[in-house]
Order: sequence, then structure tokens, then C-alpha cells
Amino acid sequence: MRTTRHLCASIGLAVAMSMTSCSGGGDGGTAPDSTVSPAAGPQLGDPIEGLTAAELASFERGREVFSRRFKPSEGLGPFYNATSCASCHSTPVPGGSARLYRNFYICLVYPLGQQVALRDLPSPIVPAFGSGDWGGFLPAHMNANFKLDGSRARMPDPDSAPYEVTIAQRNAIPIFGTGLFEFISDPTITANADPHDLDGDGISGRFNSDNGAIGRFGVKAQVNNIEVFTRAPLQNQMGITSDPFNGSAGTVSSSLAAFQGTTNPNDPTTDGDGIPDPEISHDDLGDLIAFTRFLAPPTPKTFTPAALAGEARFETLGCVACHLPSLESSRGPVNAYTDLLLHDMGDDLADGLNFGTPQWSQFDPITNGHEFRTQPLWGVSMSAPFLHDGRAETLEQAITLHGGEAQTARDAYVALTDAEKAEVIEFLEKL
Ligand code: HEC
Ligand code: HEC
Ligand SMILES: [Ca+2]
Ligand SMILES: [Ca+2]
Ligand SMILES: [Ca+2]
Repeated sequence: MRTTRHLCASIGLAVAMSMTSCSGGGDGGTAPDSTVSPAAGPQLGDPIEGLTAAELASFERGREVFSRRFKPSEGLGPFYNATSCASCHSTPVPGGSARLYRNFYICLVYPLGQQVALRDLPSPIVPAFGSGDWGGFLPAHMNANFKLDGSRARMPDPDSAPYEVTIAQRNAIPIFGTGLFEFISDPTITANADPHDLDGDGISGRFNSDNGAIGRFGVKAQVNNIEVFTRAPLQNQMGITSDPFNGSAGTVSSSLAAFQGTTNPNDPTTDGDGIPDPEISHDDLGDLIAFTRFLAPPTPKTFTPAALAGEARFETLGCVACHLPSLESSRGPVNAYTDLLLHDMGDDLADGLNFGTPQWSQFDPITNGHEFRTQPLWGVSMSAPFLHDGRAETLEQAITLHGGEAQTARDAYVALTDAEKAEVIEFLEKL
């Protein structure tokens, strides 16, 4: 059974050998032997095991690049939200998440299906700050276009703009272990998709695609590979231009056609700030990619009897329909509690934005405005606030705000006694 196998794989051989239920087929709720030792594995912020010496050295240098605060003289800007990756990914250590004050806005104009970014911005991410000298890159101040006012971003007013404007917030998510999603094959992801809910369990699950390749990264699974999700924040969050490192060779198992691609890994990014492009060297970019690619997942804590009971409830409540405990990868099981698929989360969580080309979206009405990638739950207790915009302060709130396809599981959770709910929370806190 998936949950049992995952538990043993993730808490290490020594522990696994002391737990008879690990040899196979357990029910996921077996109480642990009282001699179970503390969970073993990499410390938070360490790389995954099994790297070569060269990869390890690159990873260590990459951690420095990740925390480096770029200055305007080094290319920061002309537009930016933060001066380093670690500005938003630092709680509790570099690679982590951030509180609400680091939230940023995403803005698209026109209706779903025709959405485009504000004119003169490289992406839908609205930069909070801008400096004075853009060379030829000055935004045209027209209608719903991007504006700076006293170096602070001014977004179009959705009520008075001449066309539809959709604005949503994003709260930083942790990237511990995220790089392992590249080592999960396309068929492993697509095997769980059920876009028309043919098995009738109320849960669809669509894969997203990014320029024809299956998406894995971002809250809408809108990006295929770590190179893109390193170069894109460099440009969109920090205004740091880069040349492709591997380009299309960085793409993970391309397969499907896309119509609304968001990223092209083969294009150099450029800007007009007067600092020669690229603003990050090839070596530094490679090291930064090594850091994001090889950062290890959080090591689960030892499961208490209550956590084990919570794990069993997590399954009976139906949470596992989306939060799959484990996916196979070429580097072993990835125990992230996600299927890497999109799910309709209901009207209240919907952000009205479409990214990438989700499965079947070219035929059906576009549903991506209501959909999100199942957020991984490993290490989840360290990354408050929760949900894509950080609207939930506690794990309990995050669960009760689930809607749409998750409504049944959410209602089943709400119907539990306080003691039973506490078991589910304790389980989440051990991941
Ligand atoms: C202003 C805050 C901010 C900054 C700065 C920032 N990020 Fe992020 N990061 C986010 C948010 C928010 C998300 C989720 C965004 C989404 O998918 O819409 C994210 C997602 C990611 C992901 C995908 C994680 C996953 O689970 O799929 C990676 C990888 C990542 N960031 C790397 C970086 C790197 C590398 C840098 C520096 C070049 C960086 N980020 C800078 C806020 C930030
Ligand atoms: C239909 C699929 C689905 C089901 C079923 C589901 N979830 Fe989720 N879960 C998601 C998605 C998608 C998100 C991200 C939503 C967002 O960011 O707005 C999420 C987010 C979360 C988060 C917040 C994670 C974070 O870091 O922000 C927690 C905690 C969570 N789920 C727990 C549960 C529990 C417990 C259950 C069972 C009671 C459950 N989920 C059932 C899809 C699902
Ligand atoms: Ca720049
Ligand atoms: Ca289904
Ligand atoms: Ca420049």
C-alpha cells in the first residue's frame, strides 16, 4: 500500500527494518514499535543524496547565488519585486517560503482564453518596484497598461478598465525537493489524469502543459522544468536577464502540443536598463539551477501513534485522491503528497487566471481559472500561510477552505470530532 511503503522509504533503512509493517501490504495505520528512532535524512537546506562531487560543489555555490542581493549596478530591475531569490524563499532556511508581506500580484487582461499580460511587462507578474531609467523600455501609459507612480506599481482598476482585468495574489511556496519533480516521468503524471472524471469519483485531475511539455512546477503546474522556473523569476521578480543554460535541452520529456505557451527556454531575456545582458553569468546561472534542482525534500519527523491515525484518516477522508503520498521517479520515490495535476477548487479559491495549456482545454470551456496544482504537503507545517495567496493562516483553515472537487473530502474532515481532526493535523505536521 502506498502510504505504508512511503513511510518506510522516507524514514530510512534503520527505522524501516525495525517496523515489521514495512515489509509490505500494511494498512497504513499500524502503530509503530516504541523503539523507533528519530527520522534520519538530509537536514533542511541540504542537497539530495547521491550527487557527484562536481554537482555538490555547484549546489553549494548555487546557494550563495540564491541568497545574493543584486544591486541596480549588477542589473537589478528596471522592474522588480525583490533583490534575491531568498527574499521570498527563506523561511526557515534558503529554499523555504515567505510570509504575506512578500506576496505579489499577477495581472492579466481580456477574458479567460484570450488573456495576455499588461503591455510592456515581460510576464503576468506585476513588479512592485521600478527605477527611473529604462532606456527604450519605458511603459506606454495607456488604458489598462502597466504604470509606475513614484517608483511603485499601479495596477489597472478592474472596475474602470475598458476591458476585463483579472488580478490575483501569490504567496511564496517552498522549493525543498521540488527539483525531484523533473525526475518523475510524463507517463507517471498522466496516468493519474482523469479529465472527464470517467471513474465517477468526483475528482478530475488534468495535466498542464508548457510549450508542449508536461507541466510540473508552479501553483498551476504551468512550467515544465527547473531551468525555466529559475530564469523566469530572475527576470520577472528581480529584473535579472539571462541566456538559456541548456535551452530546449532543459525540457523534461516533451510530448504534447501547446497553444498558449508561457515560456520559451530558448530565448535569452533582455531589458533596457543599460546594464549589458545577460546580467547573470553562465556559471552563476548553472550553479543556481543546481541549487534549485538538488535541494532535498524535508525529512519527515517520527510518526507518533496520533500521526499514524491521522495518516489513516487522510486516506479514508479521500485526501489521497489528489495528495498522492508518493510518485515514482528515476531517483526513487518522491513522497510529496501531490499528483502534480490540476483540480477545480471551487468558486471561492478560483483566481480567474489561465496558465499553460491544460489537458482538453482546447476543446472544453477553459476551467483553469478554477484550477490549481495539488500543493505538495511534505514539510507543509513550515510554510504558513497556506494556499496560493496565503489566505489560510493555519492548516485547519487551509483544509476547510477546500472546495470544488475537494468539497466531499473537506466536508468529511469538518464532520470529524476535534480529537480526530487533531490527528490529521498532527500527521501533516510530521511530513
Ligand atoms: C517575490 C517573491 C519571489 C521571488 C523573489 C522568487 N520567488 Fe520563487 N516563487 C514565488 C511564488 C509566489 C511561487 C509560486 C508562483 C506560481 O506558481 O504562480 C514561486 C515558485 C517557485 C518555484 C516552483 C516551486 C514549485 O513547487 O513548483 C521555483 C523553482 C522557484 N520559485 C524558484 C525561484 C528562484 C530560483 C528565484 C530567484 C531567481 C525565485 N524563485 C524568486 C515567489 C518568489
Ligand atoms: C480535489 C483535490 C484535493 C483534495 C481531495 C484535497 N486537496 Fe488539499 N489541496 C489541493 C489543492 C489543489 C491545493 C492548493 C490550493 C491553493 O493553493 O489554493 C491544496 C492545498 C492543501 C493544503 C495547503 C498546502 C499549502 O502549502 O498551502 C493542505 C494543508 C491540504 N491541501 C490538505 C488536504 C487535506 C487534509 C485533504 C483531505 C481532507 C485535502 N487536502 C484534500 C487539492 C486537494
Ligand atoms: Ca536588469
Ligand atoms: Ca475521477
Ligand atoms: Ca540589462
